[in-house]
Amino acid sequence: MRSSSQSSLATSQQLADAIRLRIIEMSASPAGVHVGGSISIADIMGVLYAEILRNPAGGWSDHDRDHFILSKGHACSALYAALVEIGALDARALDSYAEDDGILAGHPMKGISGVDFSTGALGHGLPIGVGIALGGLRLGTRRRAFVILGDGELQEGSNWEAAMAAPALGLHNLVAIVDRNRWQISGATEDCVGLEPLSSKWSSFGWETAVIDGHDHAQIRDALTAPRERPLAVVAETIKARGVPGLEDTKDSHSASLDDQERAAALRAMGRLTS
Ligand SMILES: Cc1ncc(C[n+]2csc(CCOP(=O)(O)OP(=O)(O)O)c2C)c(N)n1
Repeated sequence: MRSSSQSSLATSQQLADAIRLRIIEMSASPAGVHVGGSISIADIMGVLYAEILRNPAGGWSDHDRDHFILSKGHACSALYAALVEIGALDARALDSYAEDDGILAGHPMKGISGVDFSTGALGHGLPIGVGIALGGLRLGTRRRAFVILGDGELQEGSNWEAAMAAPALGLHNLVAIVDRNRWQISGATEDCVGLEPLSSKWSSFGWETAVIDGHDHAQIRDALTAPRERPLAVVAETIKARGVPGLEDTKDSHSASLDDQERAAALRAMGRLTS
């Protein structure tokens, strides 16, 4: 399936809808797409890229810009979609997603416009975010770092080293957003290694915290724009593969290749197909 042509978008809701559409289009790939965990962050990505991030694909010469790190790199279809929508990436690149001759791999690779660090090996995004935020403060810039983590990803111990370091280093310019969809690859997070009480874990490490509905744009916006003096951890309650028939809130949504009928059903459920 060819990807829709690039569009210029204004609101976070339009952007989130466009991201969802592109995720479903990309799921035609025989390599499969991490549909569930990409859809679960679509609204967060919509707000981030429409309203919050300053010059996110601005390269390294702009020291005052924001950096976004998709630590749960398997959800790269949501990132690629956002980068297309803001004009950082050519929409045609999506057509060869995960193919040998394409530029977009199944995880984000440094070198793609708007991707500052390669991710996919879980547990590295937050430590990188600490370094970026610390560098920003030491340079005396307005730089901020925003990191999206999976909840299952929090089982990686490196996250908790970073979580300890950030408040100690005074990183008020660092935001961790946990995609709390309650699933990981092997099952429900609470059946694997339970995370609760998750918000108080972060606050006990010295972070400011917010627990929000990760599909409610006003709540996402309010959490990300509230004045803060310490690093912020946002626990975003989300639904894996939200709105995708047969996959919503299931373990099987983790990675999928959707056939024509399944994609049509998903687009219909999203109101993007009427017949
Ligand atoms: C270090 C590392 N170990 C294992 C994996 C394989 N892996 C890919 S996705 C995933 C599950 C992650 O769960 P979660 O962070 O909750 O992601 P989500 O459910 O939101 O997609 C795992 C274990 C990996 N990418 N990196």
